[in-house]
Amino acid sequence: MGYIKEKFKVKAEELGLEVKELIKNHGSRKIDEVTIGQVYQGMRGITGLVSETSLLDANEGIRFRGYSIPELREHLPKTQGGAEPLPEGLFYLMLIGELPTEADVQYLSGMWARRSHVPNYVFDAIEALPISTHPMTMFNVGIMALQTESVFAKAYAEGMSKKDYWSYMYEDTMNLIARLPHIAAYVYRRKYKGGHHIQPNGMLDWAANFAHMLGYDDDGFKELMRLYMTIHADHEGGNVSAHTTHLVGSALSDAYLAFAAGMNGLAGPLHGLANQEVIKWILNMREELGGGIPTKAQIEQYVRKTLSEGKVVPGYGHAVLRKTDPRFTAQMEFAKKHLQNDELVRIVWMVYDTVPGILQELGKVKNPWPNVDAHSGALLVHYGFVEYEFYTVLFGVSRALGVLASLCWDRALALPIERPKSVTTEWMKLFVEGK
Ligand code: CMX
Repeated sequence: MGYIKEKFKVKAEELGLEVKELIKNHGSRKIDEVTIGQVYQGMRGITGLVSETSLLDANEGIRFRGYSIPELREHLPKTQGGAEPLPEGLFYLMLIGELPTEADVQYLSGMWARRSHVPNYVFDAIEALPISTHPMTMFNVGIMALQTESVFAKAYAEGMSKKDYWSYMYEDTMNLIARLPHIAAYVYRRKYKGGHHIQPNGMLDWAANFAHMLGYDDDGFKELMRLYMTIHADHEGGNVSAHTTHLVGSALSDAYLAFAAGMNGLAGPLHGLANQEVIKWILNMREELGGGIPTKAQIEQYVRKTLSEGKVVPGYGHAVLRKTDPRFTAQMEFAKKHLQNDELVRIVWMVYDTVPGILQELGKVKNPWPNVDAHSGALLVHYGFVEYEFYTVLFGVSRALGVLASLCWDRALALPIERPKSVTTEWMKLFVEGK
């Protein structure tokens, strides 16, 4: 057994005992109450899940095992000469609960490179789809085709002990994370680059190799990918992609099945697809206004037009956050350092100056501030990555790190099948009448 797996086993046994004690001694204590409004309105604010990898504070934003995004950018290992964290390090932190050393990160880079082979039938499955298919659909078809490789499903079919679930889930997780960049890059090159594919370079770190297979060997783009893959990885357990992966995994569906389910949720425009919507919205605005950098008044007018058409302003608002998303700020800092004078970036910043005030005026938007999706597109376009329909796939490759680390914990802690109670409106009416 590799030393990271051994370490995870020890950590999981320790926490497993603590959780048992917690349930035994405090299992009947209330931590929340549920209102009728919450039941109808997306279960917002109900504490009903455990997710070890990260915790969201409404004002401060996400913390991964206690570390904020600025702290991660400072403390996680970097590549030689680089300034952005290596996502391998974030995965280690989420899985083990401790900051990794450089050696830990190198170990993961090497392990993922060794496990990255994707069988040809996966590419054949993608090839069977029309070229017009959305990249997220192609990506998910690839993941589903790869499910044949699940060691968890195979061991379960052969009859495995409950005690071993975590071990097979761990193996599936490592294999899947190792292979996702190749599948994603295949989709990109097939759809946008005439099917001219680029072979992986096993000497590169996970994010840099992904950039390379996509066809972007610029050092700046590789740094962007390291940052991008780090900040999109996890956002505690209740968001659609994390919650779906956890829910489907709770039926003992393997990592491939559970992750594909989560990706179908990420493909929704109110969740991950918002990043493509943002850049589309900005490009449309620029085109409508005749090109160049619009004035603040023009942006204001365009925002009001969007709202008057009954649409949301993409990239703004959040179900839990109530301040500017630190993932937005991290990207803004990257842009200030590397691409100050980029026209689209400057528009993104002007939109940031304009939108919150207008959304606040509406009186109903709980969070008028930008989320992670408001900035990412402009950074990608700067490096020539203009195919915005693909952006959610990048988000998905990163999200694998968080939701799959969580899935390992779910099986290690032997969490049961998830099955909350639902009621009918008829039941609600009788409840309200006191019957
Ligand atoms: N533009 C216009 N109206 C908005 C808005 C926005 N950016 N954000 C919220 N509102 C509206 C809602 O549509 C809702 O209107 P109705 O009452 O008429 O239905 C009202 O304000 C209250 O919504 P809320 O409680 O503030 O927000 P929710 O928790 O219901 O939804 C979210 C959160 C993210 C879906 C919403 O803010 C939104 O649609 N934003 C734009 C899409 C987006 O950027 N999504 C990405 C989120 C990050 C991610 O998951 O990747």
